[in-house]
Amino acid sequence: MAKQNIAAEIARLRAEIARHDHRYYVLDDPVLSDREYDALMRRLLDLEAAHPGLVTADSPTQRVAGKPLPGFAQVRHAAPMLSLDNTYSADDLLEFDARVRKGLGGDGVAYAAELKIDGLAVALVYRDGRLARGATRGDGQTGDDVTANLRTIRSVPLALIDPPPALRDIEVRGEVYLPRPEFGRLNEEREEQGEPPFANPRNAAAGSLKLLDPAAVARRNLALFVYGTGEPPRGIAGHAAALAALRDCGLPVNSEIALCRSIGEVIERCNDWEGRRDGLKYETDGMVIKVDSFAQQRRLGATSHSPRWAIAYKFPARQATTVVRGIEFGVGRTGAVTPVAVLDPVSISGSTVSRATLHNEDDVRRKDIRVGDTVFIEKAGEVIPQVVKVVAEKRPRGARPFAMPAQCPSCGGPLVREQDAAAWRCGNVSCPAQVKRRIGHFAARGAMDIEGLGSAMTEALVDAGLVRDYGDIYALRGEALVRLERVGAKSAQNLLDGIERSKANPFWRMVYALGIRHVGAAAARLLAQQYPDLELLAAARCGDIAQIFGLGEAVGASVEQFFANPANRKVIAKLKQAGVRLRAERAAGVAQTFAGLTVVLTGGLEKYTREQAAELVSQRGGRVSGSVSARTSLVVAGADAGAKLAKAAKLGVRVIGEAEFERLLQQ
Ligand code: 3BA
Repeated sequence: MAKQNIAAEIARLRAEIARHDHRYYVLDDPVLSDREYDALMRRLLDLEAAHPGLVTADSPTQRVAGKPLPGFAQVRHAAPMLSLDNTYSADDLLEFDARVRKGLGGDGVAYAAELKIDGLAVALVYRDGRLARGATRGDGQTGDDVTANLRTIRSVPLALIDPPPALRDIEVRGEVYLPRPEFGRLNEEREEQGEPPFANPRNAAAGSLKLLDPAAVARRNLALFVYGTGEPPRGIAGHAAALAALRDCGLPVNSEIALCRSIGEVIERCNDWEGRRDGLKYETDGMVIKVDSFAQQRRLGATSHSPRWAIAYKFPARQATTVVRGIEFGVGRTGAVTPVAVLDPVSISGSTVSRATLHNEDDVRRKDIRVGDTVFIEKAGEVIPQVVKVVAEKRPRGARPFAMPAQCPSCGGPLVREQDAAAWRCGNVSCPAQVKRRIGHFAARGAMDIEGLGSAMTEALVDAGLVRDYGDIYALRGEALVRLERVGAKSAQNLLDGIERSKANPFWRMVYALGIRHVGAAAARLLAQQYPDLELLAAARCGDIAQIFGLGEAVGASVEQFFANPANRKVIAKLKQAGVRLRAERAAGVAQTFAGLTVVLTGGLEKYTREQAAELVSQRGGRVSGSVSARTSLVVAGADAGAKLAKAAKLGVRVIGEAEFERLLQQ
């Protein structure tokens, strides 16, 4: 292909991928299958790898391009980001309306009423239609430069779609948030690993956006809603029209905005949403009411800390007080034993709460929660209710301090607390509670997705002794199933069909389903990419895994430990025996030039970044490692290669330069 044609093809692919990202992440209305999308991305990655001079920052391949940062630079906002005054009642809203109308000398006023997203405020600067910089609100005057992190958010357009001249150079402001399902997943993972869960989606969003490694941020699946601009855009009269124009440029603007002709309409809408907010995919903590007209906004102005033309109406907190009747202990998939408070049932925003997670021993001690205590509990969205604090005045006399049990509540085995970990664990791999959780994880959606194997079925199978590990699932036969009291012929067949179908699942899902500690779905994908066969993964050393971009020591150690365990190897042998897919499908069309080779990249390459070169090697079946050892097959040495080159020479490992590397890639 001629150079010009390649540039045109690259531009076409980028526009098409951006269009699909927009449909998927902004409009929530995808038109391509994942596979078709991946094919576009692959083609673009290949072209860019072969023509690195054509890589630009707004390419969709460059969302996660940065290296971990030592810290964030400070950014001064062009116009300060003010705060919002809070109100809590219809009366407060009526007072706000009276102030506004007085300020406007009796002119009519229309209000825009929108949801208040519970996240972290940010400002994004677009220059000539391209994302140039992004920062957190900080103290309103200066914030952290989190550009690299914001770029990983897939609903953030790297380039605006056909912006009119007035919107080409613009600062937009909005809220970065964690969608509810992502929040739930993140906290589950944290609990499983004995880390303190985030108390609410806001903290989770803030904690995620302030991670220093963009690759880690990308895995959090943050999202953005835009709700305004730094300055009113030229030629647009009001807030609602401005948001509509921003939406037309591909920016993610929440669609639940209403233009209200009176404060009565505003109040009605606030009441309406208060009862409906639980159905949203994101957490809201209220509504924001804004005078729509920019001219009127200007006339009203601002105090030193907040505009007079806007106000937040806060929904009542989803809190209640109740009494702790007992403390029970749940056993997780990895044996972590978690205290759970059993509560006098109370109603919080329409649902009855009778249990609350207590996270771990340290947390219970810090809050000093005891049986008999009256406690504040809080429920944030789909999240398991939590105990916020104890009402000290109401503690009954003789209430005893909390203590962890010495034995596993399920199997009676001893509990141990590892150094530096908050969780106590039951070390018995056959502990029935653990087995049930592991089977639950194995069969869950996102993992092996076995239809018919829900919690009731799992319970029945484990209790009957038919399933002791997930290898046993594949040995289940119809006759044994129908003999179970709790299982009918139809659900037995449904289960067997589901089990059969699961054998052909993509390899990475299998890796995820194994339930290796610290290996979530994202890590499983990375592992499957580098080790496209379970045999290879089982032979991998901690140090090699830790070198994979996006993984680390914790993952490496736990993978090595998992496969070193003979019990796990036995289970895997059962899976193999049953014909479960234990290796990846090859990417079509790319020669597997590096199949079975462990490649180390060192020094600067002219045509590729380190990440691009690594991607090309792994597409071709190779494994990329960060350090030279006796197991290294090949070292690719670019300019200024140093210590690794010397080590390779010492160990007699083959070393090639960029030209030879290029030749291998073309094969
Ligand atoms: N609208 C938060 N501030 C908001 C521009 C004003 C404003 C918010 C808002 C001040 C939301 C304070 C921090 C800030 C941009 C200052 C919203 C939301 N409008 N819809 C009126 O959904 N959380 N927050 N952000 N400037």
